[in-house]
Order: sequence, then structure tokens, then C-alpha cells
Amino acid sequence: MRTKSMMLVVGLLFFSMTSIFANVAKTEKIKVYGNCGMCKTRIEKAANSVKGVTKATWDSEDLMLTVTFDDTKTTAIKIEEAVAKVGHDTDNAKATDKTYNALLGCCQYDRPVKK
Ligand SMILES: [Cu+2]
Repeated sequence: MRTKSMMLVVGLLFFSMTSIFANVAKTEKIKVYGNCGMCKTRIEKAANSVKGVTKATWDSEDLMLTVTFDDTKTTAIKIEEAVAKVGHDTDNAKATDKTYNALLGCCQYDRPVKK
């Protein structure tokens, strides 16, 4: 427990330092749950609709969304929320059951188990 919180502090420190020194254009990889080509279109469209996002590519093989954005305009969590809003869970943002159930059958991916 103690070691865990220490790691968290060090991690946060590192994270805040890198965000101070990093350029405004930032690229992050976000895990987004989905299945097919239609999911890809939907996920990328949602990510690209977030103000500040310049590039978003989702890979249906490893479920990773590679997104480039201006970090003075948006954040990874905002992008995750936009993606969840159209029905795709991420590790930090969950789609509502209603949105998920409205997805086409082929798009109803196996949802990650809630923690
Ligand atoms: Cu799909």
C-alpha cells in the first residue's frame, strides 16, 4: 500500500513535469473497446470532433486509439468521454448501457469488467 502510493506520487510528479516541458501537440495512446470497421469510423469521428484534436487513428487489432491533440485545448480524459458518449468504453470513461445497447450487433464488443 505504502509503496503503491509512493509510486503514484512519483508518477504524478513525472507526469506534471513532462506536461510542463512538452510541446503543445501531444500524442497519446488510449485503449478504446470496439470491434469492427464501423467502430473505427465511429471512434475516430468522435475523437476528431473534440476541439484541439488534430489526428485520431484507432486500431481494431490492439484496440488502441492514437490521438494527437493540443494539450492547451483538450485533455485525454475529454477525448475518452467523447468516445464513451458514442458507445465505446475506455479504461477511464464508460458508455451508458443505453448507448451501448443501441450499437449495431457487430459493434457490441465485450465490455471491460467494471472495477
Ligand atoms: Cu463495430
